[in-house]
Amino acid sequence: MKEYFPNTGKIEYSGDRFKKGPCFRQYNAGQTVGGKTMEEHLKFSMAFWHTMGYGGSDPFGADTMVRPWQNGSSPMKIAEEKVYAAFEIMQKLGIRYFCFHDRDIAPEGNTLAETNKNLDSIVKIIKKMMSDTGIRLLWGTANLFTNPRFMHGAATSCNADVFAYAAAQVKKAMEVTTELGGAGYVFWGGREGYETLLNTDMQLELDNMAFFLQMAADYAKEIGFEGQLLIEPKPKEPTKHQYDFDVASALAFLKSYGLERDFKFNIESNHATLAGHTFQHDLRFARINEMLGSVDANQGDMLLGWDTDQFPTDIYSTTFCMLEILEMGGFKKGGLNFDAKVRRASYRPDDIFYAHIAGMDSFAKGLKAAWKIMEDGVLKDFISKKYESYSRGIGKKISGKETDFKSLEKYALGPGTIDNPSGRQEYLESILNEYIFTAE
Ligand code: XUL
Ligand code: CO
Repeated sequence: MKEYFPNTGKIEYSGDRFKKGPCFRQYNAGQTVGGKTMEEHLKFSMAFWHTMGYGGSDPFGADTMVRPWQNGSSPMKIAEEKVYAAFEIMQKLGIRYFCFHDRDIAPEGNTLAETNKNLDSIVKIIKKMMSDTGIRLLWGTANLFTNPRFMHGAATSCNADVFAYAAAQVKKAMEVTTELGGAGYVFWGGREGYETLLNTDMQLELDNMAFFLQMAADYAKEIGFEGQLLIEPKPKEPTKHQYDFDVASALAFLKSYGLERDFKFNIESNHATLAGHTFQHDLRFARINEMLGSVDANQGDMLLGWDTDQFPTDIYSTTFCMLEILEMGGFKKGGLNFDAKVRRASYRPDDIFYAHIAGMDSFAKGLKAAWKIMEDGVLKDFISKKYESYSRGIGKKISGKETDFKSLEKYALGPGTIDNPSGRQEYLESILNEYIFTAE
């Protein structure tokens, strides 16, 4: 088989932290952390759209990426070569999962039937590569945003023909995901939102989106899909206001339509920060509601207001993320999908490897720090002490819901004085630093 990256070998862990070139300095797949290997904890996944599809263009300039599969003789030939190159990348990095949109892996034809045929022939090749390598599908999804037909949205389009087309596309994408044994299926509301309420029937759009998701959940059962259905919130971009704004509002939407049992969340760091939250906030909100399914691992730029999809290198963020994952007992059907792209000027083929290494090392360090924090119970102990007033006296009555306004007023009017504990944020931040510095 043709080798697409002959100058890059298998990426190995190096005990030497200052070794130059492509190697892991923190991620040691087989090293155990709390009884599980790093590979089992982290479940890294490669995103087909960015790694195989991003050409480097931006609103001001053309593609920059040099990609060894781009000279194929036809769109289908290129699609085939992309699969082989993708599996080479994953094997060399030791990444065991991948994710794709239907249109990332095969080009559209002139009709939906032709498009489905293209998809089927590439899926066949992917299936063979999966069985040859043991690499698995983390999740599949449908691209309901690139083609101009989706200008008004897909499930929220004003045009019923587009709604029907989107349903047909998701039906097929779910079948393909099932055939490839996907652990999940993602719904990111690509253009499910609006630019202005002057031309928008919000009630109709939300009702239609809920019905669409209901049909998808029904169809998943019908075809025996055993994976997890996931909603991926994002507040803005491409539309000014996206309906699945953040975890809290998307959960409220699911609950008001009785859909919350069929879905969990795929939480993306850069989407959470665009919503004005920390990544940890959305992870926490999902976790405490038992809705945390999977993660799109990337990071944004705090100085920019759009989705920059950078590879995650912020160790604080990876540590907080892994704390939430560990607190929920690890991923069940989810993983860490690098929904991230190299910068436009990181255009050489080997930058793909450097970028993934940066992300994998950052999460490995975060995992090690998070495990130690959890094992030592430093945050947990502090927090339970901070709230200990609810374990005795009047607090116990409040947490047991055995009181009312009248009794609380009587208590407050009594002789006692209020003595608050300190939040000690700065102390905790310095402790956190030490865990990160020393995690091994
Ligand atoms: C877009 C985004 C998507 C989803 C899948 O911001 O994150 O790539 O992850 O459609
Ligand atoms: Co994403």
